[in-house]
Amino acid sequence: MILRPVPSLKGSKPTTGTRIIVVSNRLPLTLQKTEQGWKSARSSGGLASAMSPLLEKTGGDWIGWAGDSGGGEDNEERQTILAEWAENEHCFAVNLPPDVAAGFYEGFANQTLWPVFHNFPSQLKFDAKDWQAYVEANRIFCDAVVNRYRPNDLIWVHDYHLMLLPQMLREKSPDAAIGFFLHIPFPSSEIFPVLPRREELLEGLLGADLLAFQTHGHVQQFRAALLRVLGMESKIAEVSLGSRPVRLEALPIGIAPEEYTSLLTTNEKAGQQYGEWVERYRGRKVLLAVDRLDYTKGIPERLRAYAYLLRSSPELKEEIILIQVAVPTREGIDTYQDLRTEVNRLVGEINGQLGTPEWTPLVYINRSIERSELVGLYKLADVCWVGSLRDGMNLVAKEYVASKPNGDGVLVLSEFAGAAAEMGEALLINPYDEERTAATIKRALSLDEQERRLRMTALHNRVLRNDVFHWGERFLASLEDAVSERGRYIDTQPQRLRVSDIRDAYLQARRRLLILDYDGTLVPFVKRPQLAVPPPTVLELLKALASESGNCVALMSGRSAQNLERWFGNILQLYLVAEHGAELKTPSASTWESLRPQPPSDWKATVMPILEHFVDRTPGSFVEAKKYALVWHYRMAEPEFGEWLANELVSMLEAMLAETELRAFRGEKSVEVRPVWANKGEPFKRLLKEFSDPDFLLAAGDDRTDEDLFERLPADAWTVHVGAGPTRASYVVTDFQFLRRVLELLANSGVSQRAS
Ligand code: ADQ
Repeated sequence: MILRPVPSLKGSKPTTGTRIIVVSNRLPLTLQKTEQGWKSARSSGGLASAMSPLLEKTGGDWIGWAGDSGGGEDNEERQTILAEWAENEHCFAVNLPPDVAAGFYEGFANQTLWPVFHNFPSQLKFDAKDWQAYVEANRIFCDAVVNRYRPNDLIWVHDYHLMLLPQMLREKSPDAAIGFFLHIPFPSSEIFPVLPRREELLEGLLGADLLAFQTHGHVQQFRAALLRVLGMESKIAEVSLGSRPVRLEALPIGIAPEEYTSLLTTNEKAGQQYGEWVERYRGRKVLLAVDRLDYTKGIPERLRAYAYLLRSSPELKEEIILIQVAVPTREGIDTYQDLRTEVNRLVGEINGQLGTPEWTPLVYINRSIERSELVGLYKLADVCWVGSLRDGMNLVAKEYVASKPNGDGVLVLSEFAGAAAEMGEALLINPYDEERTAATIKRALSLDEQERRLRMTALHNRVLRNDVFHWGERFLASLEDAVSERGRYIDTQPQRLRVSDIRDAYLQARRRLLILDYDGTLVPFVKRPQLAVPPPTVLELLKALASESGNCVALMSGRSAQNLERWFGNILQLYLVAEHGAELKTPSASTWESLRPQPPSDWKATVMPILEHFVDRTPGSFVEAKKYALVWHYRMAEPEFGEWLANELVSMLEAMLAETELRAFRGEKSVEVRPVWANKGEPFKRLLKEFSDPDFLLAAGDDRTDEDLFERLPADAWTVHVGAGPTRASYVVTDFQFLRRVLELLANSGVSQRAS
C-alpha cells in the first residue's frame, strides 16, 4: 500500500468508547537516514486516513515497523525520534533486525504470500529461512502489542504480513478482542493449498474474533480453504472452534472522499497546475492509469491493449493520450526489476513506433506523485483505466470517481479487482483480453453524455456514502459484536449430563418424546455399515422405552428405510426415520412416507462416477447407494489420506452442486450427497403432529447430522451429544455406552408404577 501524508495523531486522547490498538506492517511515519542524520517522514494512504480519526476519538496506539532496521553509532538520535513518535503521536515502532526484516518483508510476505494470494503461483518463491523470519517478525509484533495492551482494548491487525499474529496474541491474552482485516484478495481453494505453511497461516488467522475481507467472494474462498486444508466446516458468517466463534465478514474498504472532492479549490498550487494541464491537452482525450509498479496491476497488459487500440483504430491517433503513473515499489525483488524493464521497453516501443513529431501517445511517470498532482490528473482524465489482473479492492478506482462530482468521466475497471463487486456502473474489462479491452476503451471514449452521467453519478454517490470512516466504524462495531457473541457462546457450551437430573425430569413428565440416532449413539461404528446389526440389549432397550405408556420413541438414522425396517420393524410402537429425515414410518402404517417429493434421481448418474473415482484412489473405501443419497465411506482407508480426500471431494462437489438442491455433507468417515432438505430437523414437525405437547423431550446423537435436529428443538429439550467435538447440544456424554446406561435407567425408572 502506498503511504501518503495524513493529519497528525498528536493530541489523541482516550475519550469515550473502547481504546483501540492498530497493528500494521508500516506505521504512518517512516524513519529515513539522510546526510543530515535521521529524519521522520509522515506518510500514509487511505489506511492512515481511516485510523487517525478512530484513534483520535477512542485514544489508543498504532504499532508498526518504521521501515528501517536500526541505527549504528547514531542510534541515540534515532531513538530520540522514536521516543517522540511514542510520546506525541502514539505511534510505537517495532524493531526488526535486518535479517528478520529482509526475510519477513521481501521474502515470505512479498515473494511467497503476495503472489499466491493474487493467483500467481508461478511467481512463488519459498525459502524456509524466510518463513522463520516471518514467524519471528510476527512474534516481535506480538510482544510489542502485549506490551501496550490493556484489558478491554480492541486490537485491529492489518493484512497479510501479520497472519500469525491473531493466534499468537490469543495465546498470550486469551480474552483479548482481536480483529483482522485482509487488504489483498483471498485466493481460490485450488491455489491456496500450494502455499507452503498454509496450515499454520490459517490457524494463525483463526486466533481472531473477527476476520474481515474486501468482498464476499474472498470470504467464500477463505471458507473453501478452511475446508480443503484443515477439513473445517464453517457457516456463511462464522467458523465455530468449539469454545469460541470466529466471525467472517465482507467489509469493502473506502476512501476519505473530501481529500479528492475539494482539493483543487482549496489548494491554489494544485488548481494552477491543473489549469496548465487543461491547456496542454486541450483537444485531446486523456486516458489515465495510476498504479504501483506491481505485476498484479496489469501494466504491460494495458500497454499492449493501448498499442492494439492505436494500431486498429488509426482515427484515434493524435486524438488521445494515455498518462501512465507507476510508482516504484519492492525494488529489491527480481520480479519487480523484470517488470520495470518490460514496461520501459513497451513505453519506448509505443512512443517510438506510434508517436509523431506533434504527438507522444504515452506519458510515463515512474515516480510517486503528490496528492495535489494526482487529484489534478483525476480531474483531467476523460477515462480512468484500472486493469488489475487481481486486486483486493483498488483505491484508484474510488479516488477517480470521488474526483468527479459533476458526473464527468468514465471508469473502465478490471473485473478482477475487488472494486468491481461494488462498482457495477463502471465499464468492466478482462485485462487479459487485449482486443476487447481496446474495444471497451473505444466505447468509453465515445459514451453518450447521458449514459456517462448516469453511470458516474451513481458511482460517485456510492463512493461518498461508503467512505473509509464508515468502514472503520463498521469494523470496530462488528468486532465488539463478535466479542459479545463469544460470551453467549461460552454460556451455551454443553454441560456433562447428570443422570439424576434427567431421571427426575423423565419421572415428572407425562408425555415423553425420545428421538435417538443409531450409529455412534446406541452402537459403536464398525468398518462396514451392514455389520452394525443391533445387539439384543439395544433391541430390548428400544422395546422397553417404546412400549412405556406416555412415551413416543423415534429412531432417526442416516440408514436406508429397508435397513431400518429389517432390524427394527418388529418393535411395535417404534417410529422409524430413514435417510437423515427423508422418510418416516409410523408404528401404525404399513408403508414409508416421504417427507418431501422425491427429486428426480438422474443426478446420481453424474455424481456416481466421481465417487467411484474416489473409491479407485482409496483402497478400502466404497459407495453406498440409498434412495435419496449416495455415500462415500472411507472408514477403512488410511486415516490422514481419507480425511484429505474427503476434503477434496467435498470442495469439488460443492462447486458442482452449487445451483442444485443437493449438497455434499461430511459424516463420520463418510461424505454423503443428498438433498439439502433431507436433514434430521425436517421430521421433527411431523413427529409433533403424531405426538403433540410433549413435556419431556430427549434427542441424542453423535455427529453433524444430529446438529440439525438439536437446532430445531426448544431450549428446554434434553439435547445430548455423544462423544467429543463441537456441538450445539445442551449436554454431552462420553460415549454410546454411557448413553445406553442412561436410557436403561430411564427404562427401569418405574415411571409406569408412579403413573398408576
Ligand atoms: P495497493 O496494492 O497499494 O493496496 P491501491 O488500492 O490501488 O493498491 O492503493 C494504491 C494507493 O496508492 C492509492 O491511494 C493511489 O492513489 C496511490 N498511488 C498509486 N500510484 C501512485 C503514484 N504514482 N503516486 C502517488 N500515489 C500513488 C492494497 C491492496 C489493494 C487495496 C488497498 C486498500 O493491494 O487491493 O485496495 O490495499 O485496502
